[in-house]
Amino acid sequence: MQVRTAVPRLRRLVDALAPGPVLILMHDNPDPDCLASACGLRLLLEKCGGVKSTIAYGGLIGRASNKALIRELGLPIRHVDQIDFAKFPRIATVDTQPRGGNNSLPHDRQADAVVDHHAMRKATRSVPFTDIRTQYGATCTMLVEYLTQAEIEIPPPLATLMFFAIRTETQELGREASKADVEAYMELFPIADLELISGIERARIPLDYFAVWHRGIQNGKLFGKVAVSALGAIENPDMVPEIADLLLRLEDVDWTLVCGYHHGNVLFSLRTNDPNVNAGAISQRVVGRKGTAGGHDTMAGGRIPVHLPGANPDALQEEMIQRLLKALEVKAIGRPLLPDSMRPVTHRPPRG
Ligand SMILES: [Mn+2]
Repeated sequence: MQVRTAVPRLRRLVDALAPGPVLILMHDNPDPDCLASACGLRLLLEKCGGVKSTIAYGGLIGRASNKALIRELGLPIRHVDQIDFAKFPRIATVDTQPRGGNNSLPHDRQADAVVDHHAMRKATRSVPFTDIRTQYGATCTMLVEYLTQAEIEIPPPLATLMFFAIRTETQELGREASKADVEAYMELFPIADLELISGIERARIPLDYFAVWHRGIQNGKLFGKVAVSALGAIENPDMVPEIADLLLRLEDVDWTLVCGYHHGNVLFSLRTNDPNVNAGAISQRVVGRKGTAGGHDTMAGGRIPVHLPGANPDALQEEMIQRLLKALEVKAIGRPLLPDSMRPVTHRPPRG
């Protein structure tokens, strides 16, 4: 396959995946960074090597804004349930890595290429092509660079998606954004449809969102500067990071851990404002040997499967919280997030 590029790394990437067809596998419950990276890689492969690819995800897409993004931009993504992996001789993972616990790569398959900004995992070392840049705020920034280096014009819908991805992943460049993320953001800015983004950011949300927000606050506890909340069973796994981000905005809080269970896993998200501690490393201690976890300096997450013998999801949520407090050496006694004086007055049933 003739690859139309003079950039060595790009040529190696396309060579690792040609002639295709390629399955571009995102993580389970994909976020905008993952979606944008996958769509960027798809265009890159098509334009550079004429390689056809299909984008797939596991889990579900829960956030109202992500659903709106996929609908408005008509993103060509498919669920792994509809994918016959045998039809794809090559697999690339973006924003996730083999055996990372957060994707649906079959156990008997290995990836041929990994493009990611999370720390390299052991299983990734045997992947023929890897491009892992942990200093980048968004994986999508790497794809913007590839496309620019290959002199491929980024069409407005993809630019809009990529712009939104860098924006949300780095919280408008305020969280773990590198110089490269800023440059990619600036490059996309004039091409992106800002009006569409504004509409997506303010997408209408279903009532059950409010119910889970409510539960997250009601169940919240404070241990000094650490806020935790166990959501219990949830239908929408994206609520876990959502509530973790929400609680981190509370005054005087430096760490948040939010957990909940969904489809056989207890999931958690960890967030911090503390620049001196690595949330990714702490997240490993939250799951211990029972599950998988990983992340960046200020944000991380993971899961523990509940089908292990004797596993109880409520107990696992509590265990995660206790492990976090131990890892952070927190001695404070827990108290409800909302003091009694702030709790809504509940209706008392009539006596007798
Ligand atoms: Mn990412």
